[in-house]
Amino acid sequence: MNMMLHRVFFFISFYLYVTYADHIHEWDYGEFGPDVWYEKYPTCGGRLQSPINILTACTTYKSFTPFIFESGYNEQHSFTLKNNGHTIVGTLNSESNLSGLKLAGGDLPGTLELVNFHLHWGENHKSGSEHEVNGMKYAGEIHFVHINPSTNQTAVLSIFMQSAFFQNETTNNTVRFLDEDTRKEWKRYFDIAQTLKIEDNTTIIYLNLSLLMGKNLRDFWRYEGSLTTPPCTEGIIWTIFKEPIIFVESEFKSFRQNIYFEDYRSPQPLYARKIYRNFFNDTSSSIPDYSCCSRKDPNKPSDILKSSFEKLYYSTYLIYILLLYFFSITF
Ligand SMILES: *[C@@H]1O[C@H](CO)[C@@H](O)[C@H](O)[C@H]1NC(C)=O
Ligand SMILES: *[C@@H]1O[C@H](CO)[C@@H](O)[C@H](O)[C@H]1NC(C)=O
Ligand SMILES: *[C@@H]1O[C@H](CO)[C@@H](O)[C@H](O)[C@H]1NC(C)=O
Ligand SMILES: *[C@@H]1O[C@H](CO)[C@@H](O)[C@H](O)[C@H]1NC(C)=O
Ligand SMILES: *[C@@H]1O[C@H](CO)[C@@H](O)[C@H](O)[C@H]1NC(C)=O
Ligand SMILES: *[C@@H]1O[C@H](CO)[C@@H](O)[C@H](O)[C@H]1NC(C)=O
Ligand SMILES: CC(=O)N[C@H]1CO[C@H](CO)[C@@H](O)[C@@H]1O
Ligand SMILES: [Zn+2]
Repeated sequence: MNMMLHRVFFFISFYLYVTYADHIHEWDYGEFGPDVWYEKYPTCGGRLQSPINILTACTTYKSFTPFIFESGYNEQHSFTLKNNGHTIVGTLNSESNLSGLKLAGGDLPGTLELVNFHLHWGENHKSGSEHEVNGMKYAGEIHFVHINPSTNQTAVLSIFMQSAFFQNETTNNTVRFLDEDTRKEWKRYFDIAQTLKIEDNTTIIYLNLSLLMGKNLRDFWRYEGSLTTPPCTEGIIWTIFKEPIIFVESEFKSFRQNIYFEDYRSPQPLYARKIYRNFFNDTSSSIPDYSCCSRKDPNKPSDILKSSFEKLYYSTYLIYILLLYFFSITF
């Protein structure tokens, strides 16, 4: 009996240890979510982090050279869609008969190539975008990740996803879609992407990037930030387009139910960074300029609190194991 109990307790402790250790290098949007990423990935606590809240009244006008989307954007390219455990990521397959997806202009350094695109979404139609505009979230955000192969400079083109409700599915009268062709291309994407319910499941789809991006790529904001997922690498050039693309609420719902409930990081402190805009007249803000001055730089008191909590947690756990061990011997 004595020996038996001893073993049972040993296995319970071992199981708990393994369960914990198993998660040590993981991150997610729940238990190991954005608030604690920096513990395993210190860069996530850096000063050039993304996303941010764009206070439009605090942006600076700058004239940018126009973007040049080379001909590949008007062709159908083959993408592998994959459930990577965090989102559905679309990676360009190499094709010998097509020109690459090359992007220049927009004051980007050199010519960049599309590497992947993926979506972020949220638990309901009022959340899901990573960037915010004057504190407002969209229902989702699309990231088109580009890289300059000779310098490894990464630049992300980001487009907001707005959710449109169909109050009456048979008449559609509550919504007028901005661009029916863009809508159809995304519908094709969602029809197949929502079937990738299991991590590592993949499928192939041909997509026209210029259709996916839509026609409203004129006005944007620009700043320097980071990847919005671990390891949160900094030095990323962000372009956030002002006009959203409109989606159907049922598409978000299908992702929430079939893929992941939510997968977005909230805005990070701006610190000393500047946000530029390429459009002269900004009529979108009612926020007074003085709110831009609050660029305080506190030495996060919550960090100290967090680490002492952590110590408390681990010591409690150790004592618990020791007690278990002690009782299992004495019984
Ligand atoms: C891709 O979409 C653009 C319009 O955005 C269109 O001009 C072009 O013909 C399309 N390409 C293909 C291969 O469908
Ligand atoms: C060439 O590109 C088209 C799409 O425009 C694709 O359907 C076809 O499979 C490609 N052929 C090869 C040999 O890669
Ligand atoms: C770019 O990244 C690749 C892969 O991480 C690396 O092998 C290469 O040396 C990098 N190139 C430059 C110029 O930093
Ligand atoms: C939707 O609109 C159609 C046509 O106006 C109407 O017949 C139907 O009752 C409506 N359905 C709902 C659920 O309101
Ligand atoms: C409603 O919208 C869908 C998607 O755009 C379209 O296919 C359908 O024909 C529309 N229905 C009506 C009655 O307008
Ligand atoms: C911007 O505003 C000025 C002054 O109100 C106006 O004259 C100009 O036409 C506007 N420019 C654009 C591009 O809307
Ligand atoms: C195991 C599993 O879910 N497989 C799915 C992977 O994706 C393809 C294409 O969408 C599905 O047909 C499979 O059922
Ligand atoms: Zn992203």
